[in-house]
Amino acid sequence: MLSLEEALHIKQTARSLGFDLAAFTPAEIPEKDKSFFLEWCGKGEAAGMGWLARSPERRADPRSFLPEALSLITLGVSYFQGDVPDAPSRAHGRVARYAWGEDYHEVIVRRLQEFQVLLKEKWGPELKVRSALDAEPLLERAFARRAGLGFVGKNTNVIAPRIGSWIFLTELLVNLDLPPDPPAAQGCGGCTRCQVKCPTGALDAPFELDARLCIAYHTIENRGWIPRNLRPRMGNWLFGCDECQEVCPFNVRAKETLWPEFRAERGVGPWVSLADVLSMDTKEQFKARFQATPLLRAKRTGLVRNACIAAANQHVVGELRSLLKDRLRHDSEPVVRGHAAWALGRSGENADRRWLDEALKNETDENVREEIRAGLEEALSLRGPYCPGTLTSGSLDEEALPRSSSTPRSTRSPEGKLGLSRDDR
Ligand code: B12
Ligand code: SF4
Ligand code: SF4
Repeated sequence: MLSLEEALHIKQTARSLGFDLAAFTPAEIPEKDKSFFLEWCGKGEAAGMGWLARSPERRADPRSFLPEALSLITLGVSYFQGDVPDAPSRAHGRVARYAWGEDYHEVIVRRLQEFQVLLKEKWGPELKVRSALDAEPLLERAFARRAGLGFVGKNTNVIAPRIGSWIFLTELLVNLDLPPDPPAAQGCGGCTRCQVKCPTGALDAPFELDARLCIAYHTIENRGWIPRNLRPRMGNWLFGCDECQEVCPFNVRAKETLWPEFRAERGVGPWVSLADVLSMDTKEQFKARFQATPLLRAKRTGLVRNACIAAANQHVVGELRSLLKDRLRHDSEPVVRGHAAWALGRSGENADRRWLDEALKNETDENVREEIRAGLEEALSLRGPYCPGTLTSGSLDEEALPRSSSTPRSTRSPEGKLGLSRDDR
């Protein structure tokens, strides 16, 4: 086993590279972590993340990754940047803190490479080392917990007792026999704040997240339809969700990140204009706007779908009506058309119901048709019956339709058309 001085040297190297936390653990985790993971997948709580369950043995065994691995250097780095600034307007979607800056994968991997070079310089060519981060099949929280980097909270995040949970985890697997650090004491006690705060009940069972209900899962990983009953509970989250961490008392002690790459000005920041997202027609536009940020993960379809939901929840459908209408009528993806229909259905405006009626006539995708019908029902329950026949042209002429219910009644022409100019839209 390495001496304590040598171990200390490694931790100092980690610090010099900007990692806030470093701790060691043997390259194995207790059986109970593995069974916890298998049970979680078995209960269906991994939702659509089939890739997670594909290699359960590998996730718990770093040696399938680096056969010579004896220890893990588990590392934590803060991405915290103080209070969330106020939204510029209600028509902005919220981005989870971890995604404000540059894509952390690329940023952290660069420092891990430097770390590996420094370790090789010290221990020579005999050293075998491999890095792991996020997408690599390792149960990072389980290893971090075992190394004493932090404890697993009821919100399932690893919480470092001194700096909280706004941290990324990453690891170096090495063929060095490192002196293990003691595990951290569980710190939640009788607190249940995260469970109470979770808008969807995804944490009803403490320490166990049901991804089928989690906003972070749906806005980041789910590329398809978001269950209708969840949508109203997703608030203004455009990408990720931080509700269960914002309330955690351990985060009062959060330490500001020292990594400039994670700062809001290096990426999209905490708020993204919903109009910007709803304007995106092509993958190329999407990539150009979100290049090198974590938001790329959602893909255009996912992010535009999320923007539709946030628009409805923020009651800004009126403001974004023409963009939502365009999504409903012209988007190439049924998922986007369907969620645009849902958003329009929730505006409570007669005009939107007419758009939905018209869209139903032209739509061929059965899932979207179902969403439109549900949107019409929703609109009916919000506003009561209306008469579609009030449109004299029989077709949906953009010039003829109202933008919002606040349109003064005096502007209505006798035939029911609304005398709005383009400037009114
Ligand atoms: C899939 C995934 C998700 C999924 C599922 C999350 C989940 N809770 O499982 C979704 C998309 C929902 C998600 C969301 C988020 N994620 Co994520 N995600 C992952 C990923 C890729 C795999 C996690 C996994 O295997 N989950 C399966 C469950 C069963 O395992 P687990 O949560 O890791 O828990 C293990 C142990 O902690 C232990 N355990 C848990 N509870 C208990 C209790 C007891 C008593 C015992 C004995 C053991 C135990 O058992 C589990 C299996 O070993 C990891 C990266 C990785 N390779 O590990 C990042 C990771 C967990 N995510 C991360 C982040 C930052 C987030 C978000 C904060 C992003 C956001 N703001 O939207 C949220 C947090 C939501 C939340 N409350 O967890 C960080 C977490 C850092 C931290 N401080 O914990 C990680 C580690 C990525 C990284 N490299 O930094 N994520
Ligand atoms: S990330 Fe949001 S939805 Fe998911 S468990 Fe935490 S509070 Fe609930
Ligand atoms: S909010 Fe309370 S219960 Fe939840 S993780 Fe933090 S300390 Fe634990």
